Amino acid sequence: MSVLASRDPEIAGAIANERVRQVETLELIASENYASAAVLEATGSVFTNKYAEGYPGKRYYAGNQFADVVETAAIDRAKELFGVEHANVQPTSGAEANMAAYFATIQPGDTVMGLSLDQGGHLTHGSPVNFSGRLYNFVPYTVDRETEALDLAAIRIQAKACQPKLIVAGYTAYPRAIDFAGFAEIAKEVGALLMVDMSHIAGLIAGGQHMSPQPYADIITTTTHKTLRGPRGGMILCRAEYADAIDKAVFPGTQGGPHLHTIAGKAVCFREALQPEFKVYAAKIVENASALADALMAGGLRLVSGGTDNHLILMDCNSAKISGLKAQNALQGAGIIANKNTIPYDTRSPFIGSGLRLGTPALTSRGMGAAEMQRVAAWICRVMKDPDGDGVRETVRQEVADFARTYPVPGITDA
Ligand code: DSN
Repeated sequence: MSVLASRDPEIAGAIANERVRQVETLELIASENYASAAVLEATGSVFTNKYAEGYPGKRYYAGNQFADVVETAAIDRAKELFGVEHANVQPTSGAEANMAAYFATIQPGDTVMGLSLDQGGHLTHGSPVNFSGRLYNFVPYTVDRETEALDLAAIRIQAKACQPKLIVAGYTAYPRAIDFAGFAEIAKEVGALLMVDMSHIAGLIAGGQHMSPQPYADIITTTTHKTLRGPRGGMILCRAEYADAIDKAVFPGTQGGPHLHTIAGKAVCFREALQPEFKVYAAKIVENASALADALMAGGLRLVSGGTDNHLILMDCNSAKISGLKAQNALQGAGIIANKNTIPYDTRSPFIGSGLRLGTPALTSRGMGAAEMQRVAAWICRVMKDPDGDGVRETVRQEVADFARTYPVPGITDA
């Protein structure tokens, strides 16, 4: 029996149940993934005990000689991985990375452009209920109503009219490639800075499967746990000219003590992403998303923008005559985990939504390929077409569990 199981059976039990859940279900939430055993070990290490306010070589507490080793390695590896001049690995999440990036570059009240949340943006890209929308004058841009893709010509016109200080590119539910070079041209024309939030596609960029924002963006923010497959956390990358402002905006501007245990996990993750196998992994994520998209469309389901260029798919559940919420719940009952989402120009509320967001990073981490995506699509189509059928959900749930158990989850050996 583990120490935790003997001292706190309630929490140990929940962790054990979560392990089984992760093994027996198909994880299609586009922002989730499985960290490796090495990342989990580093993240669960004794660095959770350490305070290390400041930066390597300049801390406000004693005893940081090994913390400095960890943070310096994380910084160096991040710089190498993304080819950037400066990296701050302390943000505890993507939201905090974005907050610090704004603090470093703009003033309260300044005008900023970001994709509207209900079209695939993010809370921190100007939602009125978030600090970003409350502190700054966000002017939302949208996707084109017909193509459901970004229209840089329209965004240019809007930028010329509103004269933003900052333009934010990078999204949570956008299935198409992003033209960072085009965004940089617009930013330059209107005298704005370009911030890229690459959280969703960081692993694809590291693996050479998406245009890198590195030569185009002034500031790049990201999480480390999505396609990048690291621990739950954030990071900011930038040119040397912004390094000081970014570091001050993270600490002491918006955060206190860094989470050194997570930074250790980030360092391990960056090393993993620098290996040649990671390029193969990133390519497989995209191939799998494309295979899944084709199979879903062949099954009669409509996908926003007609397909995908990256790791995610946004399904229009109206094509199955149900809401996103209903699809999410029915699929969950069948052991297929995805999340409801609004689609562009949605008529339903965000809590119900007309869309379902699906992503392939986690299934690809289990070693699945295009053939497996056909089976996954067939199960999704079966449930989407009969979301109220208890028998269908139960049969699919059993088939899914048997199938899923044959694909090991990285980092889980005992479930
Ligand atoms: N919650 C993340 C996602 O699912 O995309 C964004 O923060």
